[in-house]
Amino acid sequence: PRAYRCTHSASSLNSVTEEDLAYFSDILSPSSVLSTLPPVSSPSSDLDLHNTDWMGKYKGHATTVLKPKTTQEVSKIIKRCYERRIGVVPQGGNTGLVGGSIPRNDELVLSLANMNNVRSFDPVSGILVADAGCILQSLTDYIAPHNHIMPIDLGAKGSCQIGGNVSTNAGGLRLLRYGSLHGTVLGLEVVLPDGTVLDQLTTLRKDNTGYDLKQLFIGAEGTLGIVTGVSILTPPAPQASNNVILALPKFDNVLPLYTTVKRELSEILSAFEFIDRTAYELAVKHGQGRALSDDEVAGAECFVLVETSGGRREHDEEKLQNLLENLLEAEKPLINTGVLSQSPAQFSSLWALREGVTEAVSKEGKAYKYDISVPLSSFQEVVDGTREQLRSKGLLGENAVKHVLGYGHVGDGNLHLNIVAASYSPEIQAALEPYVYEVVASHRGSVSAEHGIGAMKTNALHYSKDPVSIAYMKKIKELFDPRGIMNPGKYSPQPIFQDHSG
Ligand code: FAD
Ligand code: 2HG
Ligand code: ZN
Repeated sequence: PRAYRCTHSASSLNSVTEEDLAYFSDILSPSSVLSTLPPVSSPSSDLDLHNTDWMGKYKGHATTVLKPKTTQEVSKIIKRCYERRIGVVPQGGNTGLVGGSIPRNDELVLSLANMNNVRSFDPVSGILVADAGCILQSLTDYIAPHNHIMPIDLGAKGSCQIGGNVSTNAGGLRLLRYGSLHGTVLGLEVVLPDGTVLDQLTTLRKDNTGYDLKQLFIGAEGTLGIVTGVSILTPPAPQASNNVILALPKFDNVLPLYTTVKRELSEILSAFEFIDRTAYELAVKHGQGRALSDDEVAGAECFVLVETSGGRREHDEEKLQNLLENLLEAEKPLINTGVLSQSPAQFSSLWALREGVTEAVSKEGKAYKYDISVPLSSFQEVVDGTREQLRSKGLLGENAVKHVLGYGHVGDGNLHLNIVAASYSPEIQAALEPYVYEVVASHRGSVSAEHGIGAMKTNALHYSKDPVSIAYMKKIKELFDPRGIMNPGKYSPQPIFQDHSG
């Protein structure tokens, strides 16, 4: 875990005191308060889960975690924090991959875990209104009997919360089909940094009455307020879904394959996901999905998972079969082979090969993650270039960097470049940054396609955003949060903390 030391204006923020704790304990039930301060005095191990991120890369020093059950409770807590200038870190499922949900010092952690009720669901319109702390999978399960699905899906669905998804503007595996949360979120309820409740929890599809304020909170990573309620449009469940893994002899075939697949599958194409050979092997090694046979993987440099979702099973299957036949019988085939799922279990198992890479990587070692938007044609070059960079610094090997891999959302132009190391080290960090960010900037890409800025990329924003944009972002932050209490040291275009991890 990395250590941070406050160097500047966070010094104007106050720590939680015993008096604050007494105040919070008065408005919350005892089970909603976790603190190492007296008189609560929980063991610090009870707070560890909230002070450590999913990757074990970032470590905070919160003394107090509050788990309110209602918006009113959140509002009272935040009002107190505003008056007392106490830093607050909103925390959802704590599955974020950029350290955004972990305090940089001893800020108060406000966990949404106890705000987990569905407020309403309209099976006709498909509009769901839920507390921000509802776990994504539980919302999926809630609406399934009504033949609706969530417009977002991701590997962390069993733990991440809808409020966290909104706050990171998570992309995930369904973006190609259903678009981003900027389109599907219809309304939000937000507790602003002074405790005021902003009620924009509308269920209207259309509302052009002035600035669309809710958009500011989608992807704000808890720096502008606490999202407490979400209204979201859920699509009808497809009548038929199918998937196939295609093994490609070389990366260069991915682009023409994508063009062909889009043309042939047209309206039923719902995902086009990429994993390179290293990602595939790690997924298999760590039990994510079922391995393909030796014949099927022979000579494959990378794989693509194609999913279809449509309204008529026979029609969709026929289209997918035709696609496969055409691909295999082409004069110069773009693929070596294709493995089509034949049952719901196989469908899940093929998906697991792609969806499980993050989990596999975390079992293999410590990961440096770069979630970037670059032109599809340069995916492989970026992965290979990074490997070369590490090799040239003598950092490849079992005791340093074990693997460099690429996978991601081809349809969204989003590459996940992962570097798996035996442990986090200053040398590896220095070899990767600013190297990766400069490569991204040379393509006019984005240093964060979908995971956000968090604690990781506060210094990297300028590689993707021009000074005018950064200046306006700063003004917006100051407008909403003049005391700088909301998730301090994150996202901020002008970082107020220095990383002392080396
Ligand atoms: P947290 O991690 O708790 O918080 C994330 C950020 O949002 C923090 O800055 C936090 O302060 C803020 N926040 C959380 N809740 C609130 C709230 N209610 N109000 C205000 N701010 C809040 N991301 C993708 O985009 N696509 C993927 O495919 C994807 N796959 C993943 C797979 C795995 C296995 C894992 C571990 C992560 C993956 N992620 C992916 C990362 C992704 O950002 C998170 O999984 C998810 O969106 C975060 O939700 P959370 O509830 O865990 O939020
Ligand atoms: C995915 O697409 C997630 O699997 C996680 O966004 C990516 O772990 C990563 O780098
Ligand atoms: Zn992703």
